[in-house]
Amino acid sequence: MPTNLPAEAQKKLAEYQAARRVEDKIRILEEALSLIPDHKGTEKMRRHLKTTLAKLRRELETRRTTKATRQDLFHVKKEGAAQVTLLGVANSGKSTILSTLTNAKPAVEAYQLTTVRPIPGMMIHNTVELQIVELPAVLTEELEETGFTSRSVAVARNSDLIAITLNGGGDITEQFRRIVSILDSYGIVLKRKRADVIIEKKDSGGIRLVTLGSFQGTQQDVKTLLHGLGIKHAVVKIYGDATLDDVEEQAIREAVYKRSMVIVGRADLIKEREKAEELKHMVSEYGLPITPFSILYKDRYASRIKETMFKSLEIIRIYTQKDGVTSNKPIVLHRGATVLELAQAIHREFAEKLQYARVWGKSVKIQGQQVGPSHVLEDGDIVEIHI
Ligand SMILES: Nc1nc2c(ncn2[C@@H]2O[C@H](COP(=O)(O)OP(=O)(O)OP(=O)(O)O)[C@@H](O)[C@H]2O)c(=O)[nH]1
Ligand SMILES: [Mg+2]
Repeated sequence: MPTNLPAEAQKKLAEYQAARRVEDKIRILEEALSLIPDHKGTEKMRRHLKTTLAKLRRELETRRTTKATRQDLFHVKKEGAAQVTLLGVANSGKSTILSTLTNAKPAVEAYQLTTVRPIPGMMIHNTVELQIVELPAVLTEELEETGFTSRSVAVARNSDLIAITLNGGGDITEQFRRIVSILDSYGIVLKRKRADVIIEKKDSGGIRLVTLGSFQGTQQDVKTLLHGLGIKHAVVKIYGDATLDDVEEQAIREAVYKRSMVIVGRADLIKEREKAEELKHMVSEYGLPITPFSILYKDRYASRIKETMFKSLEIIRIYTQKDGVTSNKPIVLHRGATVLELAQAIHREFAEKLQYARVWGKSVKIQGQQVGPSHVLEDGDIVEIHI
């Protein structure tokens, strides 16, 4: 159950919601924490507040140490159908992997923190262009956060897939634990959730609830909870079987789910087989795929990594057909996309005039079948749109 907080603490949290400057947010959160009694019922709340506090402190620190010009170096323009970020431990072979997968030629050195700004490269797989970006390490070989951590995580947060890269020459299970916890502290969740809560804060209109699933609480419960946290106006969308606790968590830390996978770089250096098994088990608890990489068998591993990236991104390729001629360059969409979304991807006007489509491929029983705008397409389908 959500926490019953003392009135002063509730007041502080309301103040926090209204605060704009990071310095103010930190001060108010520290005050709020000191006002919340430490017991079982407040444990979850205190933990969330502490995580948020840690994140704010780091944000402040990076801002102080980073000049605006250096910040700009971290901006990477997205190219291709999707962007994948290599985020990981120093000296884990990220640059070596990047140069194996793409046309990029990053510096590879035996010392750590060679890469000091994001390096993009283009990879082509199944005729689809994917952008791979190596990020400066978020963890040193000694498992300390680096001066790049918050900026690298910010780029990863904005990417379509995070490839967590571990160093086979070190303690791989501990590296994984640390990276998951760093991402968590920045509000990035790797486990696909059974339920989802989205809170869109507004300027007026009170608290409105939209439920798509089996939410157990009432509008009043949500209202009371959010008012207690200082949120007066918001549209709250609840998908799946979310609980009031999930709403509370989302209201406090605004977490996002990110697709991710794990690469064990320098896999030839792994000494203990049991360690690798333990990591596999840990990673499977998150439902994530894991692939090794070693320069010794780089081509074999590279094709496995490409395949895994492609699968994890859940993208499909659709070939359009006009006057009996099929295009050889696919249109890339996400899994579950419909004929209407395909038309929208081609041209807005096209979507407005769309009447029906003929489809050849896995999504239809009869080849050349006529389907409507809401028909769900599959990878490799050939589609002829009729307007
Ligand atoms: N044994 C082994 N060494 C490798 C492998 N891949 C890279 N290395 C070596 O590991 C060191 C680091 O490789 P990089 O590719 O620069 O690693 P990185 O993760 O980009 O390193 P930073 O940018 O410094 O964080 C270099 O000395 C490489 O030669 C591998 O598969 N096996
Ligand atoms: Mg590097």
